[in-house]
Amino acid sequence: MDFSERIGERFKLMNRDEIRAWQSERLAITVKQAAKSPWYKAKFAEMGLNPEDIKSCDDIKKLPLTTKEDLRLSYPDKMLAVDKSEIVRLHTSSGTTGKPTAIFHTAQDIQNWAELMARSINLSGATDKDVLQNMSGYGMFTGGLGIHFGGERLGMMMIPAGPGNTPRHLMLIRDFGVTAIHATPSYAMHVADEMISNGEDPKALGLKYAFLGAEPYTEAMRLRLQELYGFKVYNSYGLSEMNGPGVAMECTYQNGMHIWEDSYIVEVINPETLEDVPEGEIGELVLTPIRRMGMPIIRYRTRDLTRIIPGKCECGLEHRRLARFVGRSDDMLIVRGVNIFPSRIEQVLMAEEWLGGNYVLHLTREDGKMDVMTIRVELAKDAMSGSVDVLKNRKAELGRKIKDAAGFTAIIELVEPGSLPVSMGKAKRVIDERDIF
Ligand code: DLL
Repeated sequence: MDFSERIGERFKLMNRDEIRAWQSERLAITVKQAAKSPWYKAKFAEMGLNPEDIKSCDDIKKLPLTTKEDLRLSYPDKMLAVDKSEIVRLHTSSGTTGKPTAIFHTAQDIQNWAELMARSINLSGATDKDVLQNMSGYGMFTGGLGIHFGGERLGMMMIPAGPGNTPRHLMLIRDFGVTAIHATPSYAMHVADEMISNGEDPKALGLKYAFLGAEPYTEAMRLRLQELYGFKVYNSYGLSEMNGPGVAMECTYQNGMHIWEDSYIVEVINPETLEDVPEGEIGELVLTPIRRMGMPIIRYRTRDLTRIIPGKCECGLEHRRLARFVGRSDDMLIVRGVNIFPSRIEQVLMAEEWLGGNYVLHLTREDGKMDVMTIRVELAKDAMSGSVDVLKNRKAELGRKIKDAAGFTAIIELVEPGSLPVSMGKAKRVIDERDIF
């Protein structure tokens, strides 16, 4: 297979007209395929929808939305659209509450996914000459195998290191000429913090590329990581229901993530009215995969909030760009009547050089009435050596900045570097104990 085939160049370089024609063709095929699954067969019958009536993208609004709850109800295999013998892989979501969601892939689905992922990695300029260490968890989590197969498809040497064990990561990076890493941003920050605590400089690792995703993070966090390591950070987005990573990735302009519209039809809707928001406005991302045959999902409500960045990217690609996610609709906190995403707080914290990279927002309810947010944040290593007065002043100043950003006063607790819990995968930034009162 030559390089252009490995990265699906013909799809990558499509212009808007080609994308649209292809999407219409694939949507019609996808809907017919979905109708073979017990779930959509029943759903379409109930709605009186004939799959043959879906002829182009203009018909997409005739189709039902699919929610996470639908996936749970269809568990384990009611959305399966092929004979089980054609399935080569199963992934499930992390499923912290109740049954997970199960996603099946045919051999062709897996190949298409690897191609999308290879294409995504290559957008940064990384090639088959690069060595990629994958710090994502292997197993059911798609950040492991998803990235892995993509890197191999690109022809890179893949190191399936998995999360945890920082000394081993560092040894592998140094001994095997690693040029790129894939991790969650919180884990990449943890590795840097740990190196700095040991008197080491992350820049000395010589890494060039970091593909970071699987959890929301701010531009301030990206800048800080780039500064610490000297690499470029590429925001990487995906979700298990849509295969996993490889749905959208930033190019070298680092200005929004190109979403692969040859593989996903994108809608951004108002979560209340379910109508499209005007292009450029924030709404819930709804995705329809159009190259997946084993288990097509129609108009999946991701619950992720973002917007399409209007206009063409300077890199010339015509696949549209998603802005950095503000969070999930279910991540939004209401503190003393104020709506706030944790990312708003992160933005303030990460701009302060004297603070470390790890923090937790703890919510409680005082006397059963008043919401209290305690921000526990680690100090940077050097911040401990100055005078107590300087620290006190900085803390007071930080309190004012948080109040400006959040609209309410929070309690700030400065803690020692390395003292907050570290997650090997997605960081748990919010502990909400308000319900127990
Ligand atoms: O997190 C897939 C993935 C792996 C993406 C590795 C990127 C890198 P899930 O475990 O199903 O799959 O979680 C998907 O994570 O709906 C978002 O809420 C969140 N998420 C993923 N990437 C980003 C990102 C993987 N770049 C859920 N920014 C999604 C913000 C993200 N949130």
